[in-house]
Amino acid sequence: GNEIPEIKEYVEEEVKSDEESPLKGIAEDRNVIFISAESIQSFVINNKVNGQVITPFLNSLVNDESTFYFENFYHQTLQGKTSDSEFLVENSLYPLSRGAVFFTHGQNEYHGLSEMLNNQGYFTSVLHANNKSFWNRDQMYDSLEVDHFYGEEAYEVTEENSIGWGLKDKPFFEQSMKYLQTMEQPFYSKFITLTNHFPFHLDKEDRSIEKYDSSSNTLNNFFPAVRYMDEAIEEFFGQLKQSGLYKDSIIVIMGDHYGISENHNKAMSRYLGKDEITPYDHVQLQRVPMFIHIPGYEDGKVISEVTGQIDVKPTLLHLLGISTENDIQFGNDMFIDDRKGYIALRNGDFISDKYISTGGICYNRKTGEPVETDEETDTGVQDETETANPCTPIKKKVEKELGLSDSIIYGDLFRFVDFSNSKNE
Ligand code: GP9
Ligand code: MN
Repeated sequence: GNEIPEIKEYVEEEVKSDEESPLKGIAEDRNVIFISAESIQSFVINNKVNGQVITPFLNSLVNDESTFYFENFYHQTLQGKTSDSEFLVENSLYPLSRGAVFFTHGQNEYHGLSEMLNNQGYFTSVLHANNKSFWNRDQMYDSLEVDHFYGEEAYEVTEENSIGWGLKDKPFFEQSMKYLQTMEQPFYSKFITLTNHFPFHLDKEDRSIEKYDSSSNTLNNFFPAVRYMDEAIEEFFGQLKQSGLYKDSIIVIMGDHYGISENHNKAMSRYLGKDEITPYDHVQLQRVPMFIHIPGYEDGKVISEVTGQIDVKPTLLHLLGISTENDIQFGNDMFIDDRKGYIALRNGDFISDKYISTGGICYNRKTGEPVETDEETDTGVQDETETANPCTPIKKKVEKELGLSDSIIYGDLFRFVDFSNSKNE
């Protein structure tokens, strides 16, 4: 546990800010309905395929006065896919560079969102119509102090209402309503969708838009499957309104990770009308949609700042009026200006306001052009070339930060931290 002081100091100096969220407490005592939207990427938002709008409902939310939409929000997952995104959201720690932390460190001590909300009197649950041992969720949710997991056995799954991985999203939300309506409030409920999962199979009657026509069946199938999820979420909003839960809740919709891998770059470049998908483009394709919808609030807008899944925990806690003063986290509130200034991807790439670093090359974030690093005009003074590359200082922080997060997990270091003297606990 002797690394804890160093980690705390780093987090205080390099990550956290004294700036208070302008929205602090705006959703105090409200329910949190968190939708983890499977495999959706930001490029489908406000976009078309075959001349047809892909996500009409989500597009309407982008412009909704009660919604904040984060258009430069990145997933930060690796091999643990959905479970990595859950890990990031719950803990504001990074998942691991190999394997799934849900499996490898499912029995660690954590101080996650569920636990913190529990301490505030929230009932916390996850709803997901899949086997509870997939991604070791049953064990990890115990460690995260999730009160209840409504898994596959909580749903009526038949041949008619399922496809691919299991229960379709529309009956999933519909069947979930009885649980939500009888739940003790306030609650934090995470819904994990399933239909828009690779290979994106869909029954014909569920297909409202045509498939794309390219060399990649995966990409072709993706669009109608995304539309199905868009419709499922729209129906869910309707059910929430009907039940009366809507106005007492905030609704978060977040993409968990990419759906279209780089194996489909050729088809993707055709769809996007580009000659090729460059390493820069590849990083930009790691953006996933992030919506925070606050019924009754009227000042929502599109936020262009660079943000990511690591930021979700402090952002949500502050909206609910809960202090993170004593927490150890690597993300920032997405509503403040004084943030650390970059989003680290798990492979060491990063996105800052000005730059995107990938594969050791520093790109201008706005233009996508590699940044000149003045190597030929090197004065010969040691470190001069190094400092001429504007990505280098950020890269160092990224490496430091990923390493510290790893050491928390590998050493199970939260066993040695007393979080209990926080103001709210
Ligand atoms: C499985 C679902 C999908 O329960 O969360 O997992 P993924 O393959 O996307 O990580
Ligand atoms: Mn997933």
